Amino acid sequence: MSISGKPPYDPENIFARILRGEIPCKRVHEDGHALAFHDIAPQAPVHVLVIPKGEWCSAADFHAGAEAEEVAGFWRAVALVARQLGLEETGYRVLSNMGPDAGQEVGHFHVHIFGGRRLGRMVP
Ligand code: DGP
Repeated sequence: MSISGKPPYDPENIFARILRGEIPCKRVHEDGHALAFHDIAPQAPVHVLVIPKGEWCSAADFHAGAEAEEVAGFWRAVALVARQLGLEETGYRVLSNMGPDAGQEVGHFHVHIFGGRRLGRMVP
């Protein structure tokens, strides 16, 4: 944790490198606030990741520190992507792993969008 309370952000994390165009991705959507791309190891017929453009480590970090416009823009992008992928009618799941106990692997805040089949009930 830094002196400001914001956890240190590693600018070499994989999603930062994807944002900078150093690593390719299968892009679904991009706007001023967010980038969405297909997960490299899909867990459902549709499995897309949405990431904010700012340097935020996790859901906690993002929601505590980002400007309201950035937070709203990000969540609008999530809804837009789900609609664009044709998931709105059948439904979908949005999930974010926060920290080690939840198995967060990449230290840049992201949400998973899962859909394309009937999803099982969420259990820990
Ligand atoms: P999490 O466990 O919530 O941090 O999820 C990280 C996800 O990121 C995991 O589902 C796999 C995905 N992922 C890891 N590396 C890459 C990559 O280089 N490209 C893409 N598209 N996805 C990646």
